[in-house]
Amino acid sequence: MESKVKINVEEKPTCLLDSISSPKDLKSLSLTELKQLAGEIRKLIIETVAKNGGHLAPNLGVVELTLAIHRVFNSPNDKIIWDVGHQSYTHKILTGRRAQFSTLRTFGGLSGFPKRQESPHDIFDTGHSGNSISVGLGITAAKELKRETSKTIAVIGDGSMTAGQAFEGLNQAGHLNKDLIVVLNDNEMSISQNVGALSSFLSKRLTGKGFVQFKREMESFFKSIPGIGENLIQWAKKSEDSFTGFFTPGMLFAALHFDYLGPVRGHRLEELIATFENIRHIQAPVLVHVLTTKGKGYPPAEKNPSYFHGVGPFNSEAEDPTLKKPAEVPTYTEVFGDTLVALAKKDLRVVAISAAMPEGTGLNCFARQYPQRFFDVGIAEQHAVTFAAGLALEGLKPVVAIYSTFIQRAYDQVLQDVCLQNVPVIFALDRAGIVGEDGPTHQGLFDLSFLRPLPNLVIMVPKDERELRDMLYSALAYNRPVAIRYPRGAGIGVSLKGDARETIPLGEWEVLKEGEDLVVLAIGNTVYPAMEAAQRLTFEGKSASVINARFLKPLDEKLLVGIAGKYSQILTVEENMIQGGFGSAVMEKLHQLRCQGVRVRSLGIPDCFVEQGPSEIIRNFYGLDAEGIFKAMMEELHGASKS
Ligand SMILES: Cc1ncc(C[n+]2csc(CCOP(=O)(O)OP(=O)(O)O)c2C)c(N)n1
Repeated sequence: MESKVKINVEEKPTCLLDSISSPKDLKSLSLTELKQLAGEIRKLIIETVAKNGGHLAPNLGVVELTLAIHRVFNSPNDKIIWDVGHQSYTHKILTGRRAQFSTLRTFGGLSGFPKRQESPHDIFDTGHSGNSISVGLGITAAKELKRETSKTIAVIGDGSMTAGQAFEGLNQAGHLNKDLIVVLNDNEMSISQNVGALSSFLSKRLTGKGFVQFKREMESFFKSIPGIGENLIQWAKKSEDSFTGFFTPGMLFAALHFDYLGPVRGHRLEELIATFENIRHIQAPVLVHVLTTKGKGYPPAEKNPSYFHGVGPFNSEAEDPTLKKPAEVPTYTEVFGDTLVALAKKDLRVVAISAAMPEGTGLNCFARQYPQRFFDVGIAEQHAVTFAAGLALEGLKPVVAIYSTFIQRAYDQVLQDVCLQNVPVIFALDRAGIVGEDGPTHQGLFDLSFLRPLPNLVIMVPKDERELRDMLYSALAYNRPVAIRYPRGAGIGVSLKGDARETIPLGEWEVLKEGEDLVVLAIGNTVYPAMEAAQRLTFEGKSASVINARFLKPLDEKLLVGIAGKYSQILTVEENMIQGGFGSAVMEKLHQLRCQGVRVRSLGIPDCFVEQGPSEIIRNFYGLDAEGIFKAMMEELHGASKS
């Protein structure tokens, strides 16, 4: 009996992951064990994302790469920066967060992106593409000044490498000749197929038929030389890396003063580990080009990496997990896409621009129907905006569809290249407001505040999907810079039958309900909850007016003056920061118009970053749902609170 127990104790646990609590635990594992670990990690990621939603395909593609990096380098002393950060799940699992992994992306749970608050292994809170090289270089330069010698590794995808900032970082790193390792994770995909000249350049050498053919011909030629043929083949194989590297990506990165290594097969642990062991002592800029497969190890994701780039919960056992019942209510994104196709049919000047997100912004249908009038510029929001300005200068009607959070990248271009020129570019800002599980890097909560001061710009916010459609039609007619911001997810479910309204009078708000005791000025997706709250107020024997303030700019001055004359209390509601947003605009205008004796309370997001979680929970937390608005109304009417 006793000896049996001993044998069991000495046996390796079947679940290796149970024995990993920090990257140090990887150091003693054999190659076979590391491979087993890769399998266990994949299983855990698939199970968790199927339950919670998340970035499945990018994470499955970097399991071996992450294991190899953690095996060779010493995090957190060596700093690993994950560009975008949507591929950091294996890193999280290996750095002591395996037990919390089931809480991924939930309210109060683990973030789906690196988060400095979560772990010393998370060096930077990433979420927007293309900044990993810049921050890595900053860290390296600082370490040098402090006479510290640890390594810095920036891991960046080929999609994110299309961001201009990535090249700004490479350019300076090469110039400074700093000790920085850039790992280019090349899966030939952005969210969709990667685009642009750089992408074809990177992939040309790997898939180029000409090169493969050339290699075959050389091999048979060498073989035909008696005596020395085999030796020549061995020599040629050894020099293959430098030979191919010279002709393609190596040449590009060498010009930027980087040592180029690769391509390395990104699912071969032995190859990855050997490469990192070889370069860890080089004290100069090095770029390691790693080839991976997005979605690796889960066939539906390998087959459809775009769909599984970022997904909601799904049935991982289903034969085709992408098959879903069509939703009853279309999303704002779909309504935008369909409307633009209809507009493009009527008006040949309409062109559409996406910054690497044709699916996410609903432009894929437009791209299919009007391929000549559709431009995917890559992850290059700044370029997208100025490119649109150029198109507009020549009389076209460009519509730039970008998520609210990503237009932040192009603020100067919106200001300088569109508003100052006063050219008719339309910005369709999707995912504005609270976005949910992706958290603070993705919330679209700043746009109203940062767009509002820009001269010449019209800013519209629809209360529902039908109004979004009307606004797009109107925007074309206004013939000037226009931004329309709308939320993530399904519309309200209003009827889309009948023709679109061709022009909403510029700056005209809509009175939805008349009441006596106070007035609610609501904008965008807070309008319906405000109506619901006003309805509840009637049961308390009070009544409120509700205004759909569909224009942030210009404001409806006439209506506002009338309101200020009639009511002593105004409640403004918006899914945006309170600072500089819609409520601020109302207060400034009232002050400017010298409307005295009216108290304004603004509901919105206070001075903080909004964490991840289901949107309804977050709305409730910040008092932006019907319940919160009702509560604020009651407080105002009873004089309980002012802000
Ligand atoms: C500035 C910015 N624009 C757009 C996005 C949306 N986005 C997230 S991941 C991604 C594609 C990234 O491709 P790549 O870097 O190759 O990583 P992969 O998912 O292929 O591993 C895009 C466009 C973003 N995160 N940041």
